[in-house]
Amino acid sequence: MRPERIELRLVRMPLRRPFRTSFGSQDVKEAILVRAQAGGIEGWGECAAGRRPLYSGEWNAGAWIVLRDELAPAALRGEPSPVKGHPMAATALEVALLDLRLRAEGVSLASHLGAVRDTVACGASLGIEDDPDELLAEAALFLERGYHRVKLKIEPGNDLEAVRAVRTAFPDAPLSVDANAAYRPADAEHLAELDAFGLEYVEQPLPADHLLGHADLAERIGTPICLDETLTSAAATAEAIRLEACSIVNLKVGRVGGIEESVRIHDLVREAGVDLWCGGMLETGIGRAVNVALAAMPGMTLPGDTSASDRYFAEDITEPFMVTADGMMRVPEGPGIGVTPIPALLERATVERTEVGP
Ligand code: NPQ
Ligand code: MG
Repeated sequence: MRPERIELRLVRMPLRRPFRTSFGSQDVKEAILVRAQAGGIEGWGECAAGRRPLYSGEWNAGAWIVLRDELAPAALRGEPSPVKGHPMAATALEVALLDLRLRAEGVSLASHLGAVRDTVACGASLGIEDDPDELLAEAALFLERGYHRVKLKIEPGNDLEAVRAVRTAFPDAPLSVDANAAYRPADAEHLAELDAFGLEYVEQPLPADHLLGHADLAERIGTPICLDETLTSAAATAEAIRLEACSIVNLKVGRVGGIEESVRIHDLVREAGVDLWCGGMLETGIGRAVNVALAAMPGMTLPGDTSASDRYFAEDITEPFMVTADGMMRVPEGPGIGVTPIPALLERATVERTEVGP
């Protein structure tokens, strides 16, 4: 479906608490939203990039230009994307166009994806804390709320003691850790000390391009390895599985360049019998809706990073996503992604806006 108009918006939302990972601390979430219109219908998509290129090489100022000057004009002309790379920017546009089409057809994204559940199990991702009591309090909060897994961000110097404290306080809780690529192959012996804590997995211990490094590490530690940043496509995922560089896959639609690539990854991971879950990038309700639909697919075997909107934001720009007492979240049932920005909340969050010309 060829769009008649495309609008870009940059939104900025304060985080309830600073979120610290091995690549930095964020106290505000900034995202580009794409709005595509045709025949009186509109579709929305969200770019997962952050303010700075810290998680991956994409960042909002760059994504804005590639959307404005390349991706959106090509879509308005009815042409395929001419662009290499920029998967998060491309995903924002792809989702907006798909949302538009599915709304016109009256089909939900979840049913388009072949989703098999109407609720999904939620997990929480906890940032690095200087005060160990803060980390324990955060872990307690989410476990009490029924979240099905708690993931602790780690980095060299903020790892074993933090994990030990949480494991001691919650001997049976499903726990994992995420290093966001902060370790090196020489840290294998150190990472093997995580084996004592019965973690579900260690996520992305080494830099993204260390495919063989992860395969070697997997032979040297007992904790299963889950890959995130490394898995940029279906091809990369198939190679990681074949090399046994990971035994668990984190799927993020923006990291892999869209819904179509996500479905390919879902299908090949499921076929391989490897565990799969849906990651998150602190999305607004627009991106969160996509994650929840993906998390409802049959190959998703572990709880995702799909937390309630209020885990990150005092106020979302859509109706907030809530988690029930048993740690579950409803999959939107309406057409397309099933949510739209609430105009007053969208206006309040918008810091920049542009209408793209063909
Ligand atoms: C991960 N997400 O799994 C990412 C990392 C992450 C929920 O842990 C702004 C934009 C802030 C993107 C913080 C979670 C971010 C971000 C963390 C991504 O590795
Ligand atoms: Mg991660």
